[in-house]
Amino acid sequence: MRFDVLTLFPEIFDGYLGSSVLKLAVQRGLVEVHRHNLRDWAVDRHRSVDDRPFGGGPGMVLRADVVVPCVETVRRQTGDAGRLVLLTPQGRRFDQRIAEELASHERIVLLCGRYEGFDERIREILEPDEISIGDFVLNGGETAAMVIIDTVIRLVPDVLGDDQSSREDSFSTENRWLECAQYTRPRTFRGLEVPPVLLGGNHEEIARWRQQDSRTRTEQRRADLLGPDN
Ligand code: 6GU
Repeated sequence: MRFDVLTLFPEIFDGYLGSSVLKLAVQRGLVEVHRHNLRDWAVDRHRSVDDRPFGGGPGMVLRADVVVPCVETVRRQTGDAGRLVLLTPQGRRFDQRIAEELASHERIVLLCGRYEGFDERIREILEPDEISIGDFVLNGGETAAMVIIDTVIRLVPDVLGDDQSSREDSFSTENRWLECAQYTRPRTFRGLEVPPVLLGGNHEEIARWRQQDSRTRTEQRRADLLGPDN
């Protein structure tokens, strides 16, 4: 699976690209992440990528004559133009179902904005899939792009080891419950004990306890995840 990230700040991704799961997935050839600096598509001698809004007001607006040619050129670099995602608080709200949908694509092009927004003609011409990661405002789409990449690569076959399949992650179509409580050594810490059932070795009983714990936690923390029939 290939991601192309279009941004004014490609260096923001350095740390994330070099870390754990993603780094390994790239090394193993399962995932590619290509970064493109929007500034390389600037058309004037000042290399400007944004300008003041017509009609006045605060902030700066990303220029269509910079962003549109950049997106078009990048999409034509391979035979698959890919799914174009524009990161904006105005988009549909990202969740595990949307991650599953994105994971079905071989290529995803992520367009990150900064400043106050995008010239509206960028939307009109490119008709991107607009995605938000929640009802709050970030300084730019870069951290949202990392959230999306991080969520989607878990769903790419072989990226996780077999012992940590994402198929039954919470929020997935196969599991609407939160994960149960987990414990590891030591068996006693500051007077707190591990539930005895987990130490007893009865796998059926352990499975029952975990299912019950998942259900109770979900009811207490996220009753909205359980339909009215639960
Ligand atoms: Cl995708 N971008 C920005 N700038 N703010 C956001 C967001 C995206 N999602 C939530 N807030």
